[in-house]
Amino acid sequence: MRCVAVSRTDFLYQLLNGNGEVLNSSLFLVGDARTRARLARRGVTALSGKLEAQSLYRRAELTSMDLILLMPGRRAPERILDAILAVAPGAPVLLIESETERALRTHYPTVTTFPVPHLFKELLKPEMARACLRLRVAEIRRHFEGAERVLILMQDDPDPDAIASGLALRALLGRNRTSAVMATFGAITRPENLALCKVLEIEVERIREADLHEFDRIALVDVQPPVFEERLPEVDLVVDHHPEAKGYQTRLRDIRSGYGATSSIMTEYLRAAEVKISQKLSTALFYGIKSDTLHLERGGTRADMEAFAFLYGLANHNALRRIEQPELPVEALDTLAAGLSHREIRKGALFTHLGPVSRPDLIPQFADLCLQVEGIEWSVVSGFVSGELHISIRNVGYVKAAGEVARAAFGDLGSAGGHRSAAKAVIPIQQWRETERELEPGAVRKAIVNRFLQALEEET
Ligand SMILES: [Mn+2]
Repeated sequence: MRCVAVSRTDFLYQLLNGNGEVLNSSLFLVGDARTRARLARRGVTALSGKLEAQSLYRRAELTSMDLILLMPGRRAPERILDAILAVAPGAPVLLIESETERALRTHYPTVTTFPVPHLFKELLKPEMARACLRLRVAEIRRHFEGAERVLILMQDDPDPDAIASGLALRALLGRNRTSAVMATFGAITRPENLALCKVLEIEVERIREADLHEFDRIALVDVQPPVFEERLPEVDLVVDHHPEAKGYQTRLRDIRSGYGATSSIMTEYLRAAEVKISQKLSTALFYGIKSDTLHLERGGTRADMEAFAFLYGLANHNALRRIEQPELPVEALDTLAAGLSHREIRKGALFTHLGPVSRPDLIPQFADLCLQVEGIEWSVVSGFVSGELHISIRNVGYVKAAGEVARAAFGDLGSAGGHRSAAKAVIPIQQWRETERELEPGAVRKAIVNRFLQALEEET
């Protein structure tokens, strides 16, 4: 399709210049001979004439197969449009207008209006934001320059968003694992988070308050100083997306509480500074956004979506699968097999009691699995883990909220609650024994079935 660009000046040429493919298939119609000559000297095909006259468009052999790009300038576009459409009836016209509110649509059904202010909003504004980010990156780099050892501190049980943000900051500062140590006062406990570190070979050290003096600079990612019980000195940088906390000192800060993940902020930094984002880093950042926003379902903003889409193409999705579905220990299969052989299905709910379980994460994992059974709307999987009875509840999402049912069924025995489609109860064995007396697997399952179904009915 030929593009015919119509404007008094060479503005449209400036706009399309650099876009070789469009430029080559374009004809420029301009208002005066001098502009035409200037364009011709640059090897551009151009004609000049009165834009309101049909003769110009006849000379251009305009047809309704051409795409017309029209920038009428300050004058009203109707007379130009009439001339164009008289020569090429029904031709598609993209009208670049300085005024946004003009009711052209009804009279000119083939004309699409693109207001000039949108050019600013869609093209220049992101560029200006990037320019500001570049300045901020320069400031951060300047501040950390020359430091021998940098501490990148995360919350006590670092999650993927924190770990990925730490890695990203290290890359932004151009440092390695010895010159920028990623650390926590606590330890990583969740199996997916351990899998993230194992699969991507990320080291997170454990430090104590007394170790802080060994570092020349301290940066916090995905957390702010008041969260810690440990006393921190004045820190150097805080990048976080949690609500802004008060009462701490930091040299530099970037708190964006509207964001779904700190990984999104860090992705913006890396992109603005044109840092090469390795596959390992992009996989971590992608997973950081994904897990903090529950696949962009919770608290994700446009910025999160943009970072997510950008990282999608760079991330290693095979590694992600290995992270998100941690390996099952072989003996867990026996536990599952025994539990499944004594399953009970009542009113669309599948109940399985696993007895003693080696890892707490196996229970929710099996609850997810049981929900896939045909005709099942609820799955309730329980097991004993280190002196507690854990109960994981899942549902298909269009039934009653799982959190409510969990509270009603088990709230009197221990902690119980959750979301719309996933909930959990944790009951000390002592408490269970006092109320329900029985610990024998069949009896435990029966008690859970009764409590659950009663809660489900009450809530209706
Ligand atoms: Mn986070």
